[in-house]
Amino acid sequence: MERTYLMVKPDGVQRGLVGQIISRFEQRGYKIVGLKMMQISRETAEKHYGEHAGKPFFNDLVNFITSGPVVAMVVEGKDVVSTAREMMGATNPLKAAPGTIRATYGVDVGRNIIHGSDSLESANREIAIFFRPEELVDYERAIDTWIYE
Ligand code: DAT
Ligand code: MG
Repeated sequence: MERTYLMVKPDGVQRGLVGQIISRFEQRGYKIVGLKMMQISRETAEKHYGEHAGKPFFNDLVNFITSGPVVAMVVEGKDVVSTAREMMGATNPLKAAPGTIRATYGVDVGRNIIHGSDSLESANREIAIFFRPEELVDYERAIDTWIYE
């Protein structure tokens, strides 16, 4: 089973959307294996968004992601990396497909509610940035036989 790194950004936390966003992944059938609220340091933000260093929006992005608490989570399940990206919608909420998280709750690209890893490689890198191994929980869910055939 794959794992991905998802994060409700400061706008999602401030707007009281944490529960609704987590619910979408739970209701889909995905399993939360790590979850915490945290204030990201500038150093961690720059590491997380390292691929965007030097781009015109990089400074605003780092300022924004460190502007308030985020809710970080690791979610596990079949094809969860790409499926979570589909559930989030396009980076620009105005271009996101109807029903996706970003289209349901967002308007501006710099206030797009949620982060999700874009590949398995990114997921592994980002999980390691935000979670210590012992913060990820291995457990069985009785309901899994009703989600997976
Ligand atoms: P995503 O978050 O969909 O993976 P990304 O990795 O390309 O998108 O960019 C990271 C974040 O940076 C994105 O969620 C919002 C911000 N961002 C991306 N492109 C931007 C742009 N052209 N102008 C302003 N902010 C941008
Ligand atoms: Mg990205």
